[in-house]
Amino acid sequence: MFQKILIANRGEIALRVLRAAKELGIPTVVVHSTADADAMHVRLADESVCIGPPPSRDSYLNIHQIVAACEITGADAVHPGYGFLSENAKFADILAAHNITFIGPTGDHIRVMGDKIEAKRTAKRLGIPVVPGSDGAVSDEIEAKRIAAEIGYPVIIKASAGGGGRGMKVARNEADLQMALATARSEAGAAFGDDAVYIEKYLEKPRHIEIQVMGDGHGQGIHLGERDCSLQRRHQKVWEEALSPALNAEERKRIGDVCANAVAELGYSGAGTIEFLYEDGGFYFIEMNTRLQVEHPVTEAITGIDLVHEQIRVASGAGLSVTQDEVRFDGHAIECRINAEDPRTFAPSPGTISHFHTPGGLGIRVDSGVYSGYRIPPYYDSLIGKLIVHGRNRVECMMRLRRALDEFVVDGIQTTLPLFRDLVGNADIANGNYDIHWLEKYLAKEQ
Ligand code: MV4
Repeated sequence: MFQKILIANRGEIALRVLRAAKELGIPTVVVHSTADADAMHVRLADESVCIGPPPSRDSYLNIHQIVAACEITGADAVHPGYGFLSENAKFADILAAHNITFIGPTGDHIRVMGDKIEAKRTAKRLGIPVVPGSDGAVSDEIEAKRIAAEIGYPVIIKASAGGGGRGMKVARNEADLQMALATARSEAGAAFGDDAVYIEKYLEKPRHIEIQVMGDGHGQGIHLGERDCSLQRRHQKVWEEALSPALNAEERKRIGDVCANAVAELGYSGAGTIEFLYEDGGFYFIEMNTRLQVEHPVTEAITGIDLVHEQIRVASGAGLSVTQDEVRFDGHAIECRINAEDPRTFAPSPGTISHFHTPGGLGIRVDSGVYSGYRIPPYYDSLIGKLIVHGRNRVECMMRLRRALDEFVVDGIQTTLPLFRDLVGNADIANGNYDIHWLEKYLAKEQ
């Protein structure tokens, strides 16, 4: 097992990883910027190292400072959390070259999945169903028109270096295609320094359903069911739940087994998420995330498996603690992302939290790094906590969620809590009747 784990992150995820390391009896060191000197992760860690000024690029993204912090403190493993350097293949390679374990997949696995064309080609080879479209990059308009005519309009042009909704253009007919292709290509070149684009059939009303997977790096792979993350605004997830209200047990097993087998065949190591669009009973691969995700607690709630324990075990060579047969799905879980934002405009609302009171009771989990009197720095993303609620079924989970939202107090700043109090009383949400466009339409009506 590791001597000491360095946590290269901040906020609630730094605490989440700290807790797992403590349970495993592994000393921790955190790095932080000058803006985070009084953050909870710094207080709770065994050691801390200030690695730079507030801007992320000078601190949480500064690879040399983080490697130096490992050498100064004797950390032999790094957990990257999510965001920041968690999907940076070069970081994983540099750590490996310094004999420090990156708690995550290999640099090569990160690289393959970071290139969306390569990711889709790999998914297809592994038997994962993909969206009909070009077999790789499209070179010119003639080729784009030929493929669009084959798969039928509408189509979507995506940047190979994009992902998470960046660099996409929809074309509803051949007249649109020329402009969509040119715009997507030039935006991709400017934003990512790579103008490779590909084309897909545009799905009109899908759900976003993702499968949680874990691999041991030696040919064992398991899946831990799905999360439904269809409720998003501007490609930011707002509400996630497991299991999906849209799937039955047979569909779950079928897509889950495909994903587990793919991870095994890849020799993938650690936690990953295989993202799909789901429409009319069909699954269509879009991307794979090679990190722990913000919404991992809903999977932990329904499986009882600590995903960070598993990540640390696998990275240390101890393998997974569970086999697929031992994974059971128990009840239902919902996560609400509490952001320091105006609940209508979603404008960031940094400032001092005058009073912070979290709900409790059976089935309630709050992951947060903030406290009464904490000043939220303006430099980082606005997630200040997550409310995760578990019940024996979706109805019980929703009852508990409504009650927990009533108890939650965050004074001094604006948060997204009022939005969740509205959503929990909405009939479509109560019925699980929503797709990826539902929330944006709801918010447009509310204004
Ligand atoms: C799509 C799509 C429809 N058809 N691909 C957006 C994020 C990126 N990961 C993929 N995205 C989409 N890809 C095809 N072929 C619609 C979206 C999309 C979306 C997907 C998931 C969650 C929210 C979304 C909001 C708008 C568009």
